[in-house]
Amino acid sequence: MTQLVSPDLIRDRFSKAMSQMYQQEVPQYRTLLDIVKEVNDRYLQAHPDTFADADNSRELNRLVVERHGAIRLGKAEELATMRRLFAVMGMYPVSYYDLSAAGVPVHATAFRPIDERSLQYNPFRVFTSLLRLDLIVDTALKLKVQQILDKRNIFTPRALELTEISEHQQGLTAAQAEEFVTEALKTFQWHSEAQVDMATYQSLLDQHRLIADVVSFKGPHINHLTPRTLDIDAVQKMMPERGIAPKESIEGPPPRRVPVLLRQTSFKALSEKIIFTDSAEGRHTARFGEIEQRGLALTPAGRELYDRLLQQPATHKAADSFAAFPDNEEELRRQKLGYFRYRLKPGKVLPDKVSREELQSLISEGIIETSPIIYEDFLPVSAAGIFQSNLGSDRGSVSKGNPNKAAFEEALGRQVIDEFSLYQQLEEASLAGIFTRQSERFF
Ligand code: OOG
Ligand code: NI
Repeated sequence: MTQLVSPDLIRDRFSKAMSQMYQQEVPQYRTLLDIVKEVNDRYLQAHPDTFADADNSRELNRLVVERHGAIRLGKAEELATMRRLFAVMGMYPVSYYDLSAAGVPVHATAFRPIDERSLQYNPFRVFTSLLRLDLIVDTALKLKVQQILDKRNIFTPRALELTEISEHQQGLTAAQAEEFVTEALKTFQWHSEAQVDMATYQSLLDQHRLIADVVSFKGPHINHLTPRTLDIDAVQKMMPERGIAPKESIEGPPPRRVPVLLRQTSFKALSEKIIFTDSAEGRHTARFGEIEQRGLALTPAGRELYDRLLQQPATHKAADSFAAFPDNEEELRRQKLGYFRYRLKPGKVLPDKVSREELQSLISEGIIETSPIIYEDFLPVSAAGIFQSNLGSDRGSVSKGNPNKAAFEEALGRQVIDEFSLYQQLEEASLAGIFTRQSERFF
């Protein structure tokens, strides 16, 4: 039998190789990594109990390796193949994001690991969007876009071969994995040679900047990589001091004692020289940097409250409108607004014959402790804000469109996984871990 390596290992290698590549291609990203490291170190010194003891070293490692990226695909076949490629690395499509309501003609999912150990090992995620041709109004241009994309092949033959091998073998050997990382990475590289002439680029740009970005190039260049910080306000403040211009405001909820969901900010995309097929030269802006702070994953009830507060008129200051959202862990947990992990406090044992009904008193007595389950996904409103701050919302006319999850899943070749069910499972597993051991002692 051939010895196969874990998909977690392949994902870890891949995300590190991607980060190396992006540091070389976009030097500001390297500066951003430095700032985030400094801020995180300082935060951990000031808050030494950020992570539970049992998990401390794994969580610290997770924080150092953690980042997400984003790509934009042009056609169904690319998305379906991308799904198979990510599966080799233990990444599965979670959630459906519709950005058409915000005037961005794409819908998306995020490929990411889904089980607890894999997330802890390396939670690398890729926000992957698919262009919606149905939202292009100009029929002549739509046809042209289709013709260009039909001819495009974004994967190397060897990456496809290795993906197939992995599917048949149910994994890759160490040597195959190494080759896979090199070959798969090529799809995410930047190409300064466009695959269209200047006039075509211009007509795509006039329709929507995003369409030009997706269609004009040989591949779906990674357009940002995002490290995770424990204090996004501090990073936002430091960016200008290090010569990076951040977008004006942080997306997501205002600063709170208990961070929830996701707060993000970015720096503006670079203007990069490109060469068209007719040898004309031009410039394209696509690649940027972003940071994020992650907090408590919300239940459907919590998310509903969050979305309602977010929609309040702009006359409200964000901090005021969020006053209605509890800002303490115990309150959030009791009101079932967020997901929590439960465990026995170190050194404690469950009293005899105790059941789950007594959870609350076990917590009050200090026998069981709780900690927030971290949100691993994205927010469509923030994503639209990030898209727009980098593409410019001034340009282009596409119709506003409705979500079309069915069409997305058809292109993907499977259904997306429901994010809430994943958090629910994590919470359940932590409870089962406490109370099953208990019942095993009796039966
Ligand atoms: C993706 C934007 C979404 C995020 O963090 O919300 C995203 C893109 O610009 O292609 O990465
Ligand atoms: Ni992002």
